[in-house]
Amino acid sequence: MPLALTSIQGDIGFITLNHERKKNALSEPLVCEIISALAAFREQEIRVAILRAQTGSTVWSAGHDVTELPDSHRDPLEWQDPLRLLIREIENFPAPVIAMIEGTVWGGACETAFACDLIVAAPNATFAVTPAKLGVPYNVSGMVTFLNAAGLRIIKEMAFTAQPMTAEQAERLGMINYVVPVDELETFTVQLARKITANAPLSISVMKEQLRILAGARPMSPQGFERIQGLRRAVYSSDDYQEGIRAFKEKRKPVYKGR
Ligand code: KGJ
Repeated sequence: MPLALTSIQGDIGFITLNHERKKNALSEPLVCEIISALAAFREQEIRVAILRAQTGSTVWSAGHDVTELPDSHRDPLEWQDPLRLLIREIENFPAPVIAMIEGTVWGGACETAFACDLIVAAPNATFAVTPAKLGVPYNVSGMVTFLNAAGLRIIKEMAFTAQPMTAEQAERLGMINYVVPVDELETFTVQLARKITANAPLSISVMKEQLRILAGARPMSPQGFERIQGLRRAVYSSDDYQEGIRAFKEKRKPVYKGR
């Protein structure tokens, strides 16, 4: 069974996450299917892509497939990591991608939603930035995605507490575009997409690309980057990182020691 289903309505393409058993965790096979779907949409000149879960989902996506994260001593979010590939595909897709969210959104899935151009959520949606729950040192461009989603203090609270934020709160803080009743979610999202498809695609595409480049333009010295990478390396080589991954697999609470 496909892990991601696709369908097309006019010039709007839908990608539906379809791995309910694993709560749509972003495993390499699932990410590959999403990326293939986006590639097909490019060929078909789809003008808006909508990334969604199945109707009635309680979990939109559980985030990175934790069982695929390296146990230790390797960067868990290196350049070719499936989550990193997915984020870049969404950002580089030449038309808007709308995240249509029903259910909870965790970790790398939260970044995936924030990497989408617009977000429409049902009232039951929540958003959690979870690296600190697992002991993961998040990567630099991933932190930029979060930083572009909300004010610094809000992102710090989300990252440090790892607690889910409600859709209502996220809308109030400008992190998402709309909260709409669950039974209107699809109709509303399609109507929003149609407002986009009524406009000039080349103009939209170049604005998306400009905003991507501008939003990602963060001055950083080579030394600053190397410093961050060195600090991250110390974290993914730590006992705590191993403990976080082990505890997830053993379905227990991790015990962190700060080393
Ligand atoms: N990775 C791998 N497998 C997962 C994940 C995941 N992220 N989430 C859930 N699963 C698996 C569980 O291990 C179960 O497998 C199955 O999906 C159903 O989950 O035991 P199995 O059947 O073989 P579960 O927990 O039984 O479902 P619920 O009780 O409904 O709970 C749903 C939750 C989403 C609340 C729960 O599964 C959960 O807390 N998942 C982890 C959410 C999370 O912390 N994700 C952040 C992952 N980290 C990141 O993305 C990153 C990059 N990060 O830096 O943190």
